[in-house]
Amino acid sequence: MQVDGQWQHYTLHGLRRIDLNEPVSHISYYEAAAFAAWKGMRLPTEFEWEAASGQFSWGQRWEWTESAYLPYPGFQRVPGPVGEYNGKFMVNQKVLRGASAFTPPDTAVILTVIFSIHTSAGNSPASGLCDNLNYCFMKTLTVPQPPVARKHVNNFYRDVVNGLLAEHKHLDSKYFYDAAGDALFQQIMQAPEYYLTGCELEILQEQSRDIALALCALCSSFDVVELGAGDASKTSILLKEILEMGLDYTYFPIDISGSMINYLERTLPRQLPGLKVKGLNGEYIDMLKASADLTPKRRVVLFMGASIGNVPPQEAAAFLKKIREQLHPGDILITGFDLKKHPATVLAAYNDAAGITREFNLNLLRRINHELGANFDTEKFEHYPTYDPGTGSCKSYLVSLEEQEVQMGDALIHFAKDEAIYMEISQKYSAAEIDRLAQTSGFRCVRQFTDSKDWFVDAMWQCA
Ligand code: AVJ
Repeated sequence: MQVDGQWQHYTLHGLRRIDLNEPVSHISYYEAAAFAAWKGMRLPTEFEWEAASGQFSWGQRWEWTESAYLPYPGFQRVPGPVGEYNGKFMVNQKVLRGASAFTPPDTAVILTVIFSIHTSAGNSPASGLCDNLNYCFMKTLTVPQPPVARKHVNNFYRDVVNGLLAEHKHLDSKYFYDAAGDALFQQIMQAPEYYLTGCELEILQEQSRDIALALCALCSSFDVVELGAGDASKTSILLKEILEMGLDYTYFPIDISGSMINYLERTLPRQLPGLKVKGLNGEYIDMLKASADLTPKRRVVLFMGASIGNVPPQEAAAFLKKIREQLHPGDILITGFDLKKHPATVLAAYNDAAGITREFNLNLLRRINHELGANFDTEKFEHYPTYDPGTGSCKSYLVSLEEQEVQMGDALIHFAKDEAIYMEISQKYSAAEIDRLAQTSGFRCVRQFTDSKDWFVDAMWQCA
């Protein structure tokens, strides 16, 4: 219904504004199929759903497939009542797959529920789920949840609850990057105020040859590993330069996103003929360890884009030591650092006029709504970026505009008016601080590659 010109819908929490970024939910099979058709698409088959399920935000809702409820190849009915119950595959039923936000993440998860799609002659095809429930036959099978998904929901829920129940509320910026977050970050990188991407791009465009020559001077043969490769659009400039120097090497991009890794393995060898690509899908340290078993050569590890900025400065040395532990003497690390500069320039980069960074922060609340069943109203929070030129710490907060309560599973989170959630740190460094960081974490400084404005550094270090 419309209230004050805004579309609202009735939920378990009463009337709520419809969030246009949320997936369509609470619909029958017919409505789901019609919606997909309206979008020029179709529902996935159960097989397609299963193949892609590792990339879904798991455990929030059930999803309609267009597959009939039929036994898998090789299915055998066991004798007795269990077989009689599980062995009935009825006509007129479609498969719904997924898991509920309230299914205990550690245990098995209900994976298949089957609703009768034809109930009675009088039942309109467009009837909602509640109507259908009166007639539906529902069946559940428990099978183990995919390990990646289980770990994801577990940690995400735990980290969010702990962070929001803490005295000083905080969320972990690594959770910014769901599909919507990835897209918003792409937009941030194109915002005029967000200088970081352009500066590092300039370094790679203007100095890739110098970087490649410096690498070759340090070791005659190596492979390249990249932490958080993303779409590798900037790195590919350096990869091309190293290829053109006649070096035979493998590129091991590491990324938490499996679809990104697939994309790189498919597209990079076409874009850079002769390049060998072996993607590693997982966490930095685990995959860095795995890369050691895949090559006897020295490794050049790239950690670009000022991702290090998201590590609080007092933890940066410990973080870099963990990387160092996975490397051998002579291996090389190139890290991107955003430099200290005029505070207004820094602050503007995290407070763009178009409001993309604001959306980027609010998107994490939306993600928590979708994936953990919370009811944040993003209109009641304000994006508040700060920069302290003394410490070089650029921190973003979301400030609660009023006293409010947010429900998340069993947890009720109270916000006082003006209470803030600490969302992200993007630490800025001086050239001298970068050199000192190298030494305290077990590296020798080789060289700093700086852009023409002196705003950004790609620092080359060698394992001592
Ligand atoms: C991806 C960590 C380099 O901190 O500048 C951009 C993320 N946050 N705008 C940064 C980010 C808000 C970005 N890094």
